[in-house]
Amino acid sequence: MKNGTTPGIFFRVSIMATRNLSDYDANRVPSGEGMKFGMVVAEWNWEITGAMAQGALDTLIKHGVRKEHIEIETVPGSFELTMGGQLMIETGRFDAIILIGCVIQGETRHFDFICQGVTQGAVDLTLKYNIPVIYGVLTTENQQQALDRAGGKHGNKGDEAAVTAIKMADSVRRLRRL
Ligand code: DLZ
Repeated sequence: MKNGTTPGIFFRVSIMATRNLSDYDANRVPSGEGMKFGMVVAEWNWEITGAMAQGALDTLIKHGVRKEHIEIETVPGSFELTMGGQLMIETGRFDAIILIGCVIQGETRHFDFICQGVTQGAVDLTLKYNIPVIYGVLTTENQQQALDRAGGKHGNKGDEAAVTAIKMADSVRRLRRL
């Protein structure tokens, strides 16, 4: 059986759904060799999103994805991630799309509307096009919480988004072969 003792697709996919995914077991991540990924990164809160994007990039490469198989586009803010993702999907070049953004709560309800828009947008895209759209969007109360999750004490959610992207791309490939 592929991947040692794990008995099947559904069990294998559920393995990672635990706590802080930055502590993942690298040996359980499928090889990313031959896979192609698109990444859309919001410029808003760049200190955070840039660090997450770098983490995602490094993690994809660490797991065998070739640098030339990763394309990165930036958009102004998280609200635009859906549109960026859609344009990338429509090229037909990718196994999965990673959206990277960071929305920090302010004094108005803007936060809620942006979070709602990008979250529903990601769901809509993934179901409309049947391609994994990975939600690497932080939604925090303040900047420190975001920094903690962009290479700080809670890991880097960009790394986790990359691992999720590889796992989902692998699942899609295997399920389509069944
Ligand atoms: C306007 C805005 C605000 C207030 N806050 C954020 C944020 O915390 N994170 C983020 O990614 N984008 C923010 N934006 C910009 C919106 O995402 C969007 O770019 C604008 O509303 C224009 O559509």
